[in-house]
Amino acid sequence: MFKELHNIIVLGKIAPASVGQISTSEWNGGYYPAELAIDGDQNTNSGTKGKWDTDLWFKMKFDDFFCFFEVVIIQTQLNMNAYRMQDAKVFVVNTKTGVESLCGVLKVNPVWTIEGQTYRFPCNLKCGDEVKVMVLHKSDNYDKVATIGMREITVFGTGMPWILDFIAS
Ligand SMILES: [Ca+2]
Repeated sequence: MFKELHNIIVLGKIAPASVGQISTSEWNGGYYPAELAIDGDQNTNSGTKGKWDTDLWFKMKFDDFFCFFEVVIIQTQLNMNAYRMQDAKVFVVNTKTGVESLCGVLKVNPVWTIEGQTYRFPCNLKCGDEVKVMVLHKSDNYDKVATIGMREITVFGTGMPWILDFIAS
């Protein structure tokens, strides 16, 4: 049932309440926490540790339910190491119901520029309170170890409250 109509309609870029990732790379003396993927700076990046045969994840958690129309990822690596994120999946998750909606799968574009490594995933107004990136590289199927490394991840959507109250109830 609809509870009540609020006055505020959110439309556009939606900031997460928090972000997290399975592990944090300390490669070469650096440190690459999840927050560096949402700091608005394309020159800083998050990074998980590289792993084979492991479901790697990066999550954005929101303080309410939103319906997302696009997730934009700028990948860290501007070289062949971009393939560490080959086949990464982007999901919108409803943590109350456990339903995960796939927005898309990252297929590496072999153009080693920021523009070339910018990936857009249409989420078709799938609704939830979490956006999750996952990648799994089985050692017999991939040349590069899996890592989730992002200069930025940005999500766009809407928080039309009458829809969201309905979904959350
Ligand atoms: Ca950044």
